[in-house]
Amino acid sequence: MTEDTRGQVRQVETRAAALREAFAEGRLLRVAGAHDGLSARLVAEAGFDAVWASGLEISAAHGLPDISLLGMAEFLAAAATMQSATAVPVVADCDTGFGGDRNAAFTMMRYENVGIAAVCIEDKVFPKLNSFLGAGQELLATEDFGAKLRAAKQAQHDPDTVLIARTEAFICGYGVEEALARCHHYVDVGADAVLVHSKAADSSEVVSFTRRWQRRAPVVVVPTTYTAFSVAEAQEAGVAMVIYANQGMRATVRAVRDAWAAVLADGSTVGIESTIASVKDIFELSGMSQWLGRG
Ligand code: SPV
Ligand code: MG
Repeated sequence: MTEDTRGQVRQVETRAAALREAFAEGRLLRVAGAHDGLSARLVAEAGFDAVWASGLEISAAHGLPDISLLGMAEFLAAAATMQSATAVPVVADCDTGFGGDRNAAFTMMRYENVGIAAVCIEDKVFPKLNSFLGAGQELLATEDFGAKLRAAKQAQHDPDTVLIARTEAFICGYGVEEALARCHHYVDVGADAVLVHSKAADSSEVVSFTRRWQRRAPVVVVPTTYTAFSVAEAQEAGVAMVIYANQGMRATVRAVRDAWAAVLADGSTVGIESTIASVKDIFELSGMSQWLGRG
């Protein structure tokens, strides 16, 4: 339910519509990364506006690096699981669209079929490498990525589904002119929002972009390296969505490592019991009482 400008309450029909509406209202959305039902539920439970179905997290959860080894079916299954585990929108990291123009179209169809609110594809050459790997990052020509976006848009069924065009211009060593030219073209051919990725230690690259972009379309940022970039600064810069892409998994890895080390060192679990979630907590998070209530 939402209230419109005349104070009338109306029903928001889909998660994609809710996402679009938030963009239209200019409300900053805070989004966090996940890779399965439980991690998605923790994101929603914490109060984030949406779940980022992270390619890095999904790959790592399979014990694999984020270098296009998994295929669309595996990423889709993970995103669909996250979608059904939560009531918030899922913003799906679809890498390069898993191939060429036809693959991007197929990606849009399949992700829409499972109710994903937003599909994000990036302008790197397939197979892509994670943005934080130094060497070997290669941008697709602007027009070629534009064709991919067009193909995805043409395949889109629900007009509310959000297509996010992600530029890796800064990641690949280009400047703000390249990032702007690309994003203008991507919006010209139908992208609903742009994700401007940066691995700089501060927000200067993304802020140089937003200053010149003048809110032409919603801007999404992923402040993994420029960690001090606050919500207030993001709002000031005209950012529409901030994605904390992988901090959840990183927190999990550290906590689990510490717990297992303590168990081996102590010879029992007594020392960690007060610091770990209870079995009852896991029951609640996984919906035990609702399922038993079904009879
Ligand atoms: C991901 O979470 O897979 C992303 C964000 O694409 S990043 O790893 O920062 O490139
Ligand atoms: Mg990714």
